[in-house]
Amino acid sequence: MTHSRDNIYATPQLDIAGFRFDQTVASVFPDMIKRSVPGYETIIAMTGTLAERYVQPNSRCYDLGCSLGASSIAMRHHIQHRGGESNCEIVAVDNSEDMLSQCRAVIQKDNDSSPVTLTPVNLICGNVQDIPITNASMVVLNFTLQFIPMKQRAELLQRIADGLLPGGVLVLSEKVAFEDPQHQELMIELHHNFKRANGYSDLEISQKRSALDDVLMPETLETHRTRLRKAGFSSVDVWFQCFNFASLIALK
Ligand code: GEK
Repeated sequence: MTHSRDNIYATPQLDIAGFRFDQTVASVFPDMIKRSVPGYETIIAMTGTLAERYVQPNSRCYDLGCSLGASSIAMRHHIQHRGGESNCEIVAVDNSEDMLSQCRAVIQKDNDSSPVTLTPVNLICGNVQDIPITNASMVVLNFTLQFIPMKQRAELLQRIADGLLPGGVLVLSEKVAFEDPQHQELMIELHHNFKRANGYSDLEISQKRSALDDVLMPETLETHRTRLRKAGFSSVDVWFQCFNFASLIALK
């Protein structure tokens, strides 16, 4: 399992196809997401801190759109102190077999290098919209909802709310949009500056942007808050934001 530097869009492409989570993306994913999403590493680290607080014994944690399993790993390392008695399971789901096969190797490596038995991760290749959610104390949607068709997002969030135990938490991280066009433009520009500072060229930035058109569809924070409250979450708000990337905590 070697992960290399992302240079997928470094050379001019005549016809830019819609972005797909295929083998090429899977092989560079950790580098790609770190250099593209401001705050990604902070969000992952804090997912562990939140797991420590919210994961209940004898319950499930869900990592929906798990990619290479970063959120699952953060969670399992923070519930491990309760060892076998916690009797928890992490259900990690992704609909890209290419991502999931890399994830399997990452989880295996994590198992092999741990001196203690960590919470098991059950990897499922499937659509997060089809996965039953039951007996959950923590659900993570870390930059995944943005890829679900907008009209189908409410149903998924409703199923998550219904599957969470009292006192459970949903961590929802998304690229977001802003009502005010001037602010929207500023956030996009600052995000592109972040990518440039991380070594992406203007060509890479613009080709990736075209590839994500109609694939990644951001919504405003207000839209997220309203929909989460409607799904039955009692407390909803942003705990992290950097430019147009934000993470919300929604409590059951
Ligand atoms: C992380 N959470 O590292 N069902 C299942 N998986 C899906 C679906 C779907 N309907 N749609 C997209 N995916 C991760 C990062 S990446 C975010 C998440 C990004 C999967 C897709 O295959 C990909 O692995 C992941 O969601 C989104 O914390 O690349 O911007």
